[in-house]
Amino acid sequence: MISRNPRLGALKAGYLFPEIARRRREFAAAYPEDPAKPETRIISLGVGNTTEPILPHIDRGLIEGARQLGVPEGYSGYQDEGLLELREKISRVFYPETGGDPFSADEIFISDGAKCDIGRLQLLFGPDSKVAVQDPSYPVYVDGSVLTGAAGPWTGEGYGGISYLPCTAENSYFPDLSKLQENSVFYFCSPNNPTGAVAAKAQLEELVTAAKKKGCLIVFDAAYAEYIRDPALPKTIFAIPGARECAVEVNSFSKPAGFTGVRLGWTVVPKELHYAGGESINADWNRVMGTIFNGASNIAQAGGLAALSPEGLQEIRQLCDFYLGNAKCIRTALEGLGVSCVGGDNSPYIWARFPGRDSWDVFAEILKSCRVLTTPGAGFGPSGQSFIRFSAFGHRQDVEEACERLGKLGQR
Ligand code: PL4
Repeated sequence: MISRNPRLGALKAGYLFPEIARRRREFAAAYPEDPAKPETRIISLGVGNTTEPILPHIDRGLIEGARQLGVPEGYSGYQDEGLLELREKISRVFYPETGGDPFSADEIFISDGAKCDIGRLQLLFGPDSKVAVQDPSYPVYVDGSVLTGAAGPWTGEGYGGISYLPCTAENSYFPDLSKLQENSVFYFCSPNNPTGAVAAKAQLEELVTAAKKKGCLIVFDAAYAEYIRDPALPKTIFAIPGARECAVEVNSFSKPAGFTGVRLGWTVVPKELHYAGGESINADWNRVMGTIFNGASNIAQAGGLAALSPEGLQEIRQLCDFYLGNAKCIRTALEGLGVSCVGGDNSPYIWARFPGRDSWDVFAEILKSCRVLTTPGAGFGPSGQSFIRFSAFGHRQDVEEACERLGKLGQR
């Protein structure tokens, strides 16, 4: 018999989102939906999964990409590194803030999504690396570190090898960087999942300064950058001078273009980045991608190119505006009940505080009394306790109905 990788046994509980789906199924089995009673239908404001159709110009790009594969002059096979045109376009469209010094195509790696890249990036650092996360954070940073062996043993509250840097109302959801340990890989997400907070320029400057001083590498997750509406808030870590020497950035077409099922993302790995021993991180990332990844779908890349045309960018804005409209409904409804919230203005997540309550209990209460599915804050880390994350991804009618039902939670 083969033996199991012991790191799989080190993972605590199930991955958060399947666990929520399991609890939903369990609840629906106990309290079935009745098609004759629409009020019994469960509405999901839980997982951050897009719901609206891909907009026409981008959709036509996908269709044309598929059509090209069916004719000899358009057919293409493996495209390991990603279309050159797409990499150049990403550099021009998303990184104009980099002081007139755009990224070269070989610093931009096309992939099947940000989550997959985060998992693969963790292979660069190995089991002896030090890991730091914002607490709360997207679970992949921690769970992926458990799989590489970098997370250390479970201590009851968290993993011993991970520094959890609290992001709470008390520090306006920006961590105390004096607690960042030297030589750590620091996963930083802005706009943040789950808090919805967006780091200001001065905060990102502080982050880059701290990372450079302490020899840390920032893995900057910008998956929600296109939701930023305040022009003063940076959409990329590379808007900050010096970031090229201390940061990689993962990003995705999932949330701006509705590509959660299409699968297309990218990672920027500047050539300035080196390990302590002087080796190039860009060269290693190229090696990892070449070894265990075989390129993003040609069809998805055709869709990505369409998304970066002027019409596509307009559609991206339109789609994000739609979900931001949902976010506004949710936040207004919660605040109307006296629930204190952050997020939802430059991000699709609302982070709602239920002081003194266990977040899994509040999750169960909202599910039972309102038949609305949410995500309990504790699933994102110890500092998420007593919070609930509301996702703004949903059909407008469902979101409005969910907001109405939330009234059953009563005045707080
Ligand atoms: C459920 C901060 C959602 N099964 O689609 P990708 O891989 O390009 O991007 C995934 C991603 C990357 N970075 C951040 C994210 O929040 C997400 C998606 N997160 C959520 O509800 O938190 C979807 C989760 C999905 C998953 O596990 O990622």
